[in-house]
Amino acid sequence: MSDKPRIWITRRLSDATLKRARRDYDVVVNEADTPGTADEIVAASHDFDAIVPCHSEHFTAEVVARFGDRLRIVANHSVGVDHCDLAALKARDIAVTNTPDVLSDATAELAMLLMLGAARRAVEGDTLVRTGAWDSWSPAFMVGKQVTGARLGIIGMGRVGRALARKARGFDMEIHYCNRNRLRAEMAEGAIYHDSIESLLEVSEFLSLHCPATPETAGLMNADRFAMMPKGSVMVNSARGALVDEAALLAALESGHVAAAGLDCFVTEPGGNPAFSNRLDIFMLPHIGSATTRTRDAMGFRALDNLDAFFAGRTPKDLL
Ligand code: 8YV
Repeated sequence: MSDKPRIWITRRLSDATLKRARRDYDVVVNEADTPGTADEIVAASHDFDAIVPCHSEHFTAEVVARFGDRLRIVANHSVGVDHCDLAALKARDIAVTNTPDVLSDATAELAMLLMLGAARRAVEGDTLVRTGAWDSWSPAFMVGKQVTGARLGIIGMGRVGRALARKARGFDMEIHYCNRNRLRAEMAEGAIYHDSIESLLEVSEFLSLHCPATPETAGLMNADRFAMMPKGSVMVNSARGALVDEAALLAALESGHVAAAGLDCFVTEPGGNPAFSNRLDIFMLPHIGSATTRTRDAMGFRALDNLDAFFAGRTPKDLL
């Protein structure tokens, strides 16, 4: 029997990650690559020293209450940890880590794509060409909203929010932000601070969400808040679906108050919202913010770095 720690990897991580994991640990990978069920997670807590999950595995208080005694660390392959009941895991003395930093650029670049795609009517245009329905052209045809030089409001000026601000500066956007704390000048890089979401919304011709999903941020973008945005604004969400009241977003689009939306995440995942499917003013992607080869490797390596530190008796860099 191997004396290496036994690790359950719940999804098919990048080849480089799995190669390194197999070199250093006694690894079982869920080759079926299906989301780990509550029963599978509970069973793993009896049989493994560590689990490396994605956001698709839910460590709720009910699941953790059924845990065995072997599991010592949950080394997430994600920056978001809303799928983990941190208090319940802590109460069982199970360490929890995440993978910040390494996915900021990939996620911010996707937020930029959402913004551009929504503003320039990418779904509508692509559909016209693709279906052979493009039968005329006029200067008045498919006129969209210009991103360059517009005001961008960012809710949550953490790593991803700041990475988006850097990219948006390349489009000469005027950056405004709302964050729990005002950033130091060298971190804000000229971005204008708002001490309330309401004040930020009033100026946000474009709005991008970058805060974690918590009980406090659930439904943060609701009917009242959409109404506070300038008419014709564009909202994008590459953070978590729970931040947006999807019925309120639909109503704001239907009324024309919000011109377009770009969404990489939804209240229901996988699947999304069927009520969005026939709306050409919503540019949608299936939660792929961090899905680049480079970032997937970096996320996997960061999760393994955390495991290495933990099993060497050191404090993992990303211990929550
Ligand atoms: C990941 C994410 O793809 O890291 C996160 O929080 O939402 C995504 O970018 C996913 O969580 C991987 O587990």
